[in-house]
Amino acid sequence: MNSKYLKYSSLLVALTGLLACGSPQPAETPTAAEVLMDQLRSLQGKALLFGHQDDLAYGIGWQYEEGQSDVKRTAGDYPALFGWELGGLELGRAKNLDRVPFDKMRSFAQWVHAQGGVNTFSWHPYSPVDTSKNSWVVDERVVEHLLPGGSHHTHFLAQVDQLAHFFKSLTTPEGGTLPFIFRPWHEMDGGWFWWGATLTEPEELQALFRLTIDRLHEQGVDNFLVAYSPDRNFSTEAEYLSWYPGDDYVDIVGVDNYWDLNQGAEGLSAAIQKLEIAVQYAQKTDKVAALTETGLDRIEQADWYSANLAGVLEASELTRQAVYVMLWRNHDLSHFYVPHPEHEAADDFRHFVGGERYLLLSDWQQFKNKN
Ligand code: BMA
Repeated sequence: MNSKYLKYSSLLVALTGLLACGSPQPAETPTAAEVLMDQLRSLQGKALLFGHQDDLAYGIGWQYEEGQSDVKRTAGDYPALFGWELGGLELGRAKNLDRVPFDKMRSFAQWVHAQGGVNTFSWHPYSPVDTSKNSWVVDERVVEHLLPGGSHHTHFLAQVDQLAHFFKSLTTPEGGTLPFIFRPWHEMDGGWFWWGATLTEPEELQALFRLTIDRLHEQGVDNFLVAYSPDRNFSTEAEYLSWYPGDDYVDIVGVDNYWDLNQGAEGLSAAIQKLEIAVQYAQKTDKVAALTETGLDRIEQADWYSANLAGVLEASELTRQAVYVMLWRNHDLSHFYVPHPEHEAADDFRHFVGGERYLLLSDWQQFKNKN
């Protein structure tokens, strides 16, 4: 949407000029994705959205209970940003790889939109070359076969079309589709995915990224923002951008970072530097930056939220420009990132999300009314 957004901005400038000359013309209505981008921009330096993966689908000790949310159970309100995962959709499955039915995911996303919340989608596809292998099977080169001229190019495009079909079904009562963030091919600088650094050249990943976005656009999906999210394997801007598909393809420059936030003081300062690199790049290119995934699995540190997470997000004028932070999913007591109400980190979590700069759903509704 980025290039379009620029077009919209320049159009406004042109129209303002025309209006000043006395020939009134109605301004083109911005798309919902453009509105979302403006809303995200308005957060910079002021506040950030608190996000949680699969928040409405299940949590610790519950599944698919209407109105339920672990963030709400512990802190009294829903998150402002909701992450959803598409892996398995490309195979035509009814449920994703974490057993979330896509029909339910659609309803959740529609509910989120109706409440003024933000939806973001990740995608951990099975290997299009061998669909018995999930994203974490790193034993053969895949990406080169998906690009134009590759043996599985057509097959891959048909898979992206399945995503397009789902995205187009995210309708609103007004007759459009809801805006969302799409964050494909994340953590490509790590070695744990088939599209990652072990098996893929940066140019191949960039081509795959562009191909994916272009195909969605060709299929009529254009009401979305794109997030670029490497993991922590960079220490300069040039390294951060090694996998970058280009400014025309990206709206949100992100970092997924679990490791550095959990390696003592040295790790925290590394996490701060990396977030600052993303923020500086966002400032240069008129994008927004975010900590697109983070957490400490099972949160075995009672002050993790205020010490580690706030320690990074509040570290400097630059880190304070980040517009959202998303925690990963609460599968069960063996794998969770948001504390349940009785957890030893629950008080600290409440304190953290209760902070003025951290927006849950109703805080975000109020923020938009005021800004
Ligand atoms: C990982 C874990 C897995 C899950 C995958 C995709 O980080 O949470 O259990 O299947 O993400 O959501």
